[in-house]
Amino acid sequence: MPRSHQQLDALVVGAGFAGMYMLYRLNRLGLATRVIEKASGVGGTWFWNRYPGARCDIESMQYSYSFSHQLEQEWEWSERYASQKEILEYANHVADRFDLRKDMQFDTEVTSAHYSHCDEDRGSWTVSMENKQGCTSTIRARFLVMATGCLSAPNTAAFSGIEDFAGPCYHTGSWPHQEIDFTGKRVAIIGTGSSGIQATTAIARQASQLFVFQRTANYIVPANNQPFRPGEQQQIKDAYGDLRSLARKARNGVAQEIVTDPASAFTPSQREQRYQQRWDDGGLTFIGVFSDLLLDAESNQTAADFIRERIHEVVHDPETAKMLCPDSTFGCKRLCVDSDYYDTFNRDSVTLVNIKEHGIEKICSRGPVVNGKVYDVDALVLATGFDAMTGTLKQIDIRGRDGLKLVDKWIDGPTTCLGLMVAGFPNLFTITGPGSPSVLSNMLGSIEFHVDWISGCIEHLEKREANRIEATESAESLWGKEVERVVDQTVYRTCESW
Ligand code: NA7
Repeated sequence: MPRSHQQLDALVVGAGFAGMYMLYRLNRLGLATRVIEKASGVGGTWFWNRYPGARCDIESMQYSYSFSHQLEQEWEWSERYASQKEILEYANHVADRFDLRKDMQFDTEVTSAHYSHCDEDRGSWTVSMENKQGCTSTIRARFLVMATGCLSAPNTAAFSGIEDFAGPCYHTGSWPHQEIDFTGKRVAIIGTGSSGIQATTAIARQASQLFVFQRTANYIVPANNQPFRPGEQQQIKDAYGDLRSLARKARNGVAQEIVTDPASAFTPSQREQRYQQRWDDGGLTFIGVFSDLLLDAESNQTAADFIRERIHEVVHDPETAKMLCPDSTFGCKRLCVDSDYYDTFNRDSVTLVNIKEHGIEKICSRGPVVNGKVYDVDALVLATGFDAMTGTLKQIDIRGRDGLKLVDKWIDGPTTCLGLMVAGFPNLFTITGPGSPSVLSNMLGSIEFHVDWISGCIEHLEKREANRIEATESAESLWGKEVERVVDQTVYRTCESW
């Protein structure tokens, strides 16, 4: 196949929310930019995660861009928490509204990105890609921005014998585009993270029998999802600026009252009342009810106990309730949010299978095997999550200065400057990369913050006719207060010195 070569100012990998906003900003700087996307459309994680029940666990009014006042005023969300379908519609609306598609290339997978420099100051990235038809091409760009997402490489967990399974097998993170009807089917679902709990609730409404294989019980708080009441959304929009600035001040980027009192400042009944109030309100703000839930073991225990009591209240079978009760530190793993998950286990057709001790022994033609017992099913759903944070980046052959491979640099784990840049990889940026708050925060807010910083940085370089920027090794080990200094000075100062 013929190879074509193009020279651009910037190349962005990924057309999810990060890639779209990055393109918007680089276009405004007047840079020749192209976005390369493996999927056939925009949306990133929301393009792929089409499993039944898929829904965002951040409220729709906050899981949305804030960079355009017109956009946030004109778009209408239908529910407090948006479904996958609605979020994908929003992503498509943004792509059309800001005329982004003209600079996007779909159905194309980036396979490698190699940095080279012709002299000390001038360097560029040579990015190779392959489209669906197997045609390869190469683009050269001064700046390379990886907007590849944090949860984009599905973890298909190498279950032995899975290829022998007689029925269909689906992964929540790469779900087919057509609707899968589980009516009257016996289904096994493995995994009880955010995807697993949402899929469980939805599939249980159809399946004749559902086995849920749980290795670790999670803390799950109710979403209290509901359609917006007439006028409610407009009221939020009228004070959108206040909501956004409150969100930016919160640790997880979700607007909430910032509580400064520890749990110990309240009597047990006052604590109970406060927990109950946030539980009834629904959503991730439950974790911010007291200032010290993530700092003090005793306080943490009070939150864990509250949730365990709610589980025992809802789930009729005491054994199942016990299995659903997490024994880990509350909030240590990302809190899950859903509607009716615990109640789902009151259905006669739903069985929780504890695999903490024995794991999944293998998958045979009939279904999963645990401790010698075969669970006969017609379909298998893997809700086993992702090769998170580094998975997608490591799948691409990325080589920096002097041929340094990213996989070698990260052999003992990823090191970055604030999740934005990597020493040894000049002019390469990662949006919400490893080491940044990313999925522990409201992703849309974190994306906007990183994109604004990257475009500001590139603009700064352009103004000074500087060609190269690179994080220093020491910038990779900064923490706390140093972070602010690095953002404000070090990296910029570094580029000024070129
Ligand atoms: P998660 O949260 O990583 O959940 C994956 C689940 O799959 C979790 O329950 C895992 O159990 C389970 N898992 C993974 N591998 C295995 C094997 N080999 N055997 C049994 N069980 C396994 O991914 P999600 O897709 O649910 O959610 C991703 C993000 O989406 C989430 O963080 C939010 O940001 C939204 P484990 O807990 O490891 O014992």
